[in-house]
Amino acid sequence: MHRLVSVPDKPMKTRAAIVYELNQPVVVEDIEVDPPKQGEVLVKMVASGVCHSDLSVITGTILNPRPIVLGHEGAGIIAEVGAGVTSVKPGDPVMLTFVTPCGRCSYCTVGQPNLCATHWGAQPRGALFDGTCRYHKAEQSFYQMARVGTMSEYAVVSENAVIPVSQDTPLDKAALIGCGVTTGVGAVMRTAEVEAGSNVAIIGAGGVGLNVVQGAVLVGAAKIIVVDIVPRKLAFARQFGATHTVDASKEDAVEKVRELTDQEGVHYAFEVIGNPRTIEQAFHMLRMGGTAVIVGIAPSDANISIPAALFPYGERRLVGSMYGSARMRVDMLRLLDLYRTGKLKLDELITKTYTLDQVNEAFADMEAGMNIRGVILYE
Ligand code: PAD
Ligand code: ZN
Repeated sequence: MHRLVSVPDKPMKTRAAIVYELNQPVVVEDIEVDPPKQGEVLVKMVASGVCHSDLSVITGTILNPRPIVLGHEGAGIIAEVGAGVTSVKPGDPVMLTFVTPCGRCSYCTVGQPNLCATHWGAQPRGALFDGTCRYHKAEQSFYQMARVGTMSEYAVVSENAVIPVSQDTPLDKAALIGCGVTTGVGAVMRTAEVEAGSNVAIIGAGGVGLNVVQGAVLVGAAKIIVVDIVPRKLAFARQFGATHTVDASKEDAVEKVRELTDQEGVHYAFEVIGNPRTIEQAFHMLRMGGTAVIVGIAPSDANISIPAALFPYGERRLVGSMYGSARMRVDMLRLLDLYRTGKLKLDELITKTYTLDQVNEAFADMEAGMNIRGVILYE
């Protein structure tokens, strides 16, 4: 049983990881969090994964208003609910989604809640849907990454951003479903709809890329060729089901993938780094009729260059994938079931755990290529 938490009906203290300035160490400090308003819930965080997108908010590759509480991959326990909340109650364990679907827009209605027009359209990005923030310190307000901000002991989020799970769910593992697992597996199953027997290439074997590998295993892909520049990552990839690995620091990734597929190329190539050059590589790895899927998020001013004629000649396709094209409320629970039945690895994704105060160490380890996922655990 998860502990039921009772909290006062006034602002309370929370320790949070904050980005004030780009490319500076993350500041971990005590701030205040307001009680949840109408349609909102207060979550006591249990775990927050450390994703490259968090690092991209620090570097400005992903632009957000500041100061902002980091974190978008988490799980916790409902501590308090605001007026009108009916789907959860205090004590309920939940996973958080990094897109809060409204359930009513033209995207949500046709089964694309990952593209929810309300979530992506509401300004400012990082505030809750009434346009205000729940975090404060003196006169200063703080935004929250992806409208969740999981790198805080407590977070106020919309009711629609939490997905209740059963009481026996290990929340440190479930946290990873909040971003990396759903994004990676979904890119294979939902965005690309990879057929059994296809050959796939995956460039970037990080926390998201290894979940693309898991997705490829789940759908019965034949060759699963993983490209990275860190030998440790390639070893992880083999552990997760890669049939072939390519060290792109030593050999030409495109040539090697062609060689491994009888010079034909793969049916599907996934770019999971966010680098324009590796996005181009993914495209050049395709066989005729193949699809390249861009998962990695490049800086908004970065461009790619691909010979235009290669699209009609050979019917190659290049598509983007946001949150693994997930229908979060269905897919995230299915992924938990796949874990429970031994078909999806979650334990193995967690290389190292940190306290919130060690968050800068977690980012340094990410940049050094040490971890699949680093995970922040709260008390
Ligand atoms: P990560 O840092 O854990 O992994 C990145 C991997 O890429 C590492 O293993 C690197 O060694 C490897 N790498 C770097 N450069 C090269 C290169 N030139 N050639 C081959 N390999 C290389 O990151 P992550 O897995 O947490 O995130 C990956 C990307 O996915 C990142 O851009 C992030 O912002 C994005 C993302 N997108 C979504 C989405 O919905 N589209 C969701 C979550 C994350
Ligand atoms: Zn993420």
